[in-house]
Amino acid sequence: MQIEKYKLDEINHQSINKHQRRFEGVAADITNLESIIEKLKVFNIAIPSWALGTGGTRFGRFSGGGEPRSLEEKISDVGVIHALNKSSNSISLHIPWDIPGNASSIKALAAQNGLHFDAVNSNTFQDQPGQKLSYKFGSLHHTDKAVRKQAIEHNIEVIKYGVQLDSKALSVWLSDGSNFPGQLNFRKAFQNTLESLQEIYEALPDDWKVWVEYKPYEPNFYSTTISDWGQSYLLASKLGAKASTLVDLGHHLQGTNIEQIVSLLLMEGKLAGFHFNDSKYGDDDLTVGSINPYQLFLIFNELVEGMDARGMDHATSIGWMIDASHNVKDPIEDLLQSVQAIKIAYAQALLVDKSELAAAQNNNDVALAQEILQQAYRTDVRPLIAEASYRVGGALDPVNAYRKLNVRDNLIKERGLKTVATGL
Ligand SMILES: [Mn+2]
Repeated sequence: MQIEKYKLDEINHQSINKHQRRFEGVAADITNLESIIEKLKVFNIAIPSWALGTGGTRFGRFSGGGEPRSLEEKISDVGVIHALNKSSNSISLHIPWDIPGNASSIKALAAQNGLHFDAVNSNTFQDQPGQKLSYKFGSLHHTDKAVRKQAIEHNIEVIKYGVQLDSKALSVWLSDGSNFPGQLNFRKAFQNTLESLQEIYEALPDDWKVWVEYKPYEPNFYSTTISDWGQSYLLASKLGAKASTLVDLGHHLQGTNIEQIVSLLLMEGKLAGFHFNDSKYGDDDLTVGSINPYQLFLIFNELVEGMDARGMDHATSIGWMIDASHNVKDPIEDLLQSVQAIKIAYAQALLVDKSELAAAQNNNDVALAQEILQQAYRTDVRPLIAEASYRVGGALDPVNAYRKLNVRDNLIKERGLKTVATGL
């Protein structure tokens, strides 16, 4: 479904006066206003192909209506998101859930929607129909060389699909681990993983990267072979310059200081990118910013400070992606909310007075340091997000526009009430 620009203009027109009053109110106190707006205009977050259908849990799945039935329809849904927020200009494919049958027509369709392809994701955490060997006891770390070989070949195949689509990175998440003490030799599991990743690394084109994701537990509940950033960093360091660590916000134990991890990975040039989501207890994959927006702000504060310290382009030097799943919401609304939450945290981080903060830190003025951060965090930056979106032809309020345009009803009419998208 295409968003018709004149209809979006009409919806924006209904709230433009209110927007302008709010924008002028907040803008008056911001010295680097235009620079912030410019940064917000070009900031984009990739949408994963598996997040466009309703997610399930191991207890069940309740499909929504009008879910995309094919990769083409998924691209169309990301096109809707991007037309509304102008901040979701890429899609991250999961192989084999979304194999591009005809790469050139898929690329053309994406381009028609103003989209390109972000990192491609491999899958060795479940067995596919007709697969020769099972991943029941892991993939790249498996005790059996034949299983490792099969998993390596899958990853190389995923790179080939990615090359056809002009992706530039392979994202690897392994569920490999053990459920009971004694099941695994940790050193051998790590060595096998490293050697398998080395073979995959050798297959990377020159301008490609491999992103190594970590996760503490689930689906294995005693050990995970790449369980934290230290283990991912160790692998990425041994692999070489094209390998780095991917941080998924939900892949930490409760209370972990993620912003500190991000700061050090950035310092070492080993932060590949992000999978954004939010969580209350574990890897809950909830809407970004729905539970702990302050943590998200603190992470962005470290990102902005760390990227500026290295002279990095905020928009393009790190992979920004949502990795969430939704049982009860309209997936498109959820993704729109997530992107807005990310942009809000980013804008707040841009407001932090870095030289004042550095001075407070040097003087051990703890109270002032906190004041500086919270002054930025407590600023309502939503009018800045709206202004940036509006200036590039997007919606002032994407969720509101999505509802007023009756997108879901139209998708149900087009695709039917009982459709199921590929994914988890
Ligand atoms: Mn992830």
